[in-house]
Amino acid sequence: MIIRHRKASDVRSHEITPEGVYLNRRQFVQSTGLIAGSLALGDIARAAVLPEAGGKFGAMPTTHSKLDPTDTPTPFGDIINYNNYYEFGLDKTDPAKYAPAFKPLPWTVKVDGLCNKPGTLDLADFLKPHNLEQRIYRMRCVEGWSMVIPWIGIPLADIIKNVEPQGSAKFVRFETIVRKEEMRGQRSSSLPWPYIEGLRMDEAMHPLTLMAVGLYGQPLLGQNGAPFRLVVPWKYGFKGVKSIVRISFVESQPQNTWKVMNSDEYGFYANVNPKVDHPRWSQASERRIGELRRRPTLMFNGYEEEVAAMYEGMNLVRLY
Ligand SMILES: Nc1nc2c(c(=O)[nH]1)N[C@H]1C(S)=C(S)[C@@H](COP(=O)(O)O)O[C@H]1N2
Ligand SMILES: [Mo]
Repeated sequence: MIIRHRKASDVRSHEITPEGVYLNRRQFVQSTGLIAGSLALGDIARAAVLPEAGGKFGAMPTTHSKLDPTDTPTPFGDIINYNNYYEFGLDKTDPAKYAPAFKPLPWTVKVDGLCNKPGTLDLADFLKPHNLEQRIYRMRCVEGWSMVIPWIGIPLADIIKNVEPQGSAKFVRFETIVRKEEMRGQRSSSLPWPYIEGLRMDEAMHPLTLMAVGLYGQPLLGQNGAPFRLVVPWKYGFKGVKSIVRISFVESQPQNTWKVMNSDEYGFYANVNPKVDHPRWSQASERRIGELRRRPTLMFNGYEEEVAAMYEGMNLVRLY
């Protein structure tokens, strides 16, 4: 069993990035058991340049919505024009302005570390319509704003199971691409590049955890993390690392970027928690983009029933 529940006292602060042993791509694709489907990468590439949402992925099941009647999906225009993505600049409007310079395709993801079947994942090979689901999730940024986003993606657990993590793999580490020519924000040292995030293995395997490739029926635009990004709806937005090129199974808690930058303000867990304030502001309420009123923030962003058991016995004030 690969899911281990760690006590808070077990969590170490340094990081080990083990060396990977790479199989060739064909072996990896076979090992994942994914079969050829009809959605060619060309379709994704074509859809990606369309300016409007248009259902380009075709029909697919919608699962795990768990929304309240007031959780109306945030307008597409807001989702693609109000972003945090420091690779393209610090302002919320910078990603929409500068991400068009980023050409995500073709795209491969290195999967390495403590697993039996490491390899290189080619998005063109594993993005098949029959794998994809729509998940309409509430998303909460640590800064106090929120959105409701109809993501398209596949559960991270599906990818993880296929590469057979070893018992010693306690965390999953995610790494963003570094491409200074196309990501102008990386020419400044606003953050140490690449952007790094991590999840504990049970969080990574949780059925709510999604690897997103699209939203509102169309492929992700650059500003939302094209072509492959993490979505963890019960955590603050900064856990949702964009444009991922490497997924590693590691023994120790990864040094995630915002915690490295300022560990007094940003932790590893980053679970949405209205009772634990950010040192500089309250987290008790939020403003949904497109609304004027503030609404109360929900424990675990409203996903408490599904995820609270993973944190039983943990001090959520200390492990923020
Ligand atoms: N690589 C990378 N991923 C990132 C960020 C970033 O600066 N770089 N910002 C994070 C933050 S703070 C938030 S709130 C979400 C925003 O995702 P969205 O713009 O798709 O809504 O992306 C997260 N992922
Ligand atoms: Mo954020």
